[in-house]
Amino acid sequence: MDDDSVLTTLKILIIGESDVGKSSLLLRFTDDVFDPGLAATIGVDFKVKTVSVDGNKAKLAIWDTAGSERFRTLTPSYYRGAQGAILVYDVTNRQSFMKLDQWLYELETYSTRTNIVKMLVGNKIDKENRAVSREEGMKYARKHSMLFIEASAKTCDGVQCAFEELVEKILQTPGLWESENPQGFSLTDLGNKSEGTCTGYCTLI
Ligand SMILES: Nc1nc2c(ncn2[C@@H]2O[C@H](COP(=O)(O)OP(=O)(O)OP(=O)(O)O)[C@@H](O)[C@H]2O)c(=O)[nH]1
Ligand SMILES: [Mg+2]
Repeated sequence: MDDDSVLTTLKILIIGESDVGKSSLLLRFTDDVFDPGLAATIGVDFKVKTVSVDGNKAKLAIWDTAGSERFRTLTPSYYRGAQGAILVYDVTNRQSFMKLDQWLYELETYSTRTNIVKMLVGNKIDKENRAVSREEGMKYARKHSMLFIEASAKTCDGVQCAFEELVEKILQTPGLWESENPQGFSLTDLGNKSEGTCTGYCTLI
């Protein structure tokens, strides 16, 4: 994709407990691949992808961190300057849902922007042993002013939508991002839409 036409570069974080599927969601989004034997992340991983949302191109720098305490390093720099955060839990693992409070607390502690946009993702909906209902997830997201979607990195369900809705909301938030090309840019159709591109699935709050 032509770099000149990119409106802005956004820093997006993925956080949540170990094994919920953070790296799998990222791999599905950037490479359209699922690896059932993916190893736990050590420290921080990083991927870049350019997306087009409402005709506007944004370059995403996506930071994926280890959920496991013993592999976590450099926490403050991980959060610094991020415009968006994806909080992930596993719908078949209630404990991963209960721990969301702690992840939100960490996000609030280290985030350098007060209006950071948050997307809650309930992952692994392809599995049968569900332990957290869609309603519970939605209620939690609403309580904490987050976008919400259920997804599966395995089947691809909801993955694209999770990232695109987040980017759309960031671009709609004044002062959260800056244009890389202030003379030449135009916002296509932003602000005219009341609903996301994935209407009926993502919940815009
Ligand atoms: N069935 C199913 N399995 C998944 C899904 N997403 C991830 N997994 C599996 O769950 C395990 C953990 O996935 P990871 O993506 O490594 O989890 P993580 O959150 O990055 O874990 P840490 O790096 O330790 O924080 C792997 O075996 C994945 O293959 C999904 O949507 N469905
Ligand atoms: Mg990982």
